[in-house]
Amino acid sequence: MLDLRTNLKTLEFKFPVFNVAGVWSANDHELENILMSDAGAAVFKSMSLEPREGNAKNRVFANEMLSVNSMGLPNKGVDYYCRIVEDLTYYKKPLVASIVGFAERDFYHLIEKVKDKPFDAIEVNLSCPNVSEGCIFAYQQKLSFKIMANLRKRTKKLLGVKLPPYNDRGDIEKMARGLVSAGCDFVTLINSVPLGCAIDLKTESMALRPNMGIGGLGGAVIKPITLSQIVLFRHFSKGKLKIIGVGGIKTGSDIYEFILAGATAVGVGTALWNEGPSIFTRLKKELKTVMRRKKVARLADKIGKLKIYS
Ligand code: RRO
Repeated sequence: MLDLRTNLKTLEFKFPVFNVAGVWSANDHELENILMSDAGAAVFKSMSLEPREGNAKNRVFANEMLSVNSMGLPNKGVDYYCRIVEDLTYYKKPLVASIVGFAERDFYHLIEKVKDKPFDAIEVNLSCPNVSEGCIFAYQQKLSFKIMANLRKRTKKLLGVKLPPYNDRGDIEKMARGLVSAGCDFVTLINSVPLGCAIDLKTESMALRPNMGIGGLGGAVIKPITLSQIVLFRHFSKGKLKIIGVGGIKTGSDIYEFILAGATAVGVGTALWNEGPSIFTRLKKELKTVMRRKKVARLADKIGKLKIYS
């Protein structure tokens, strides 16, 4: 019997593979579809204080290799998600809130709304690439530490932060240390890579309409970036930050690689967009095949066991 369980501190995932915030997570119907599937948890769409329509369509483009999105944070507002979360506990799977603000104070209002609701963890989105009024807070390190430390004071729930990719090891070192000091439990690595685009050759136009067609890049093409961020965050936080790996998962072997690199759990975005929630059944089967081939009985034993030559 293969054991797929992993633990994010006090939270156990029976199968540590689920959706990313923003994909199949905008309303109760989508979240129920995730929870009824083989996914091990559900992550809600990033919720803002007020509901938002988001950007004009076409705002997402996806294929086997990549996705580009400029959704612009369409969501039903924090009060809606706080209402529906009660019913979703029925599925007895971990429920993760994702909160997003446009100014520092928004995060403090949001945490007051979600902290006593039955979310098992709170992911703070400091890395949305597509909103003109809000920058990527996580590129302002001191402000990010201040926000996370202040949120930490307001809740005992598992608290983490979703980060963008960094181009510099020094930035990752500072970020990892600062987030440990701020009391973060986990980091979700990585949000879509800012400033991607795709061209539709037939019409000779940008695939997306908003923001000059430029948005966040995801999918298989970003997997090598995600993996390096996981390895470096694990290294610089000395394993103190648990990691949810997001960006480029398409197969069971990808999941196994993310676990080796140091992820405790993984999120699926672009491939879920392409395939729908039945993807989790395929991924579970493929992951089990990899484990059998490698004679690994417990997935948790392989977290961070990647051989790295210095
Ligand atoms: O809604 C979006 O445009 C969006 C968000 Br909030 C995010 O965090 N990441 C992304 O790729 N798109």
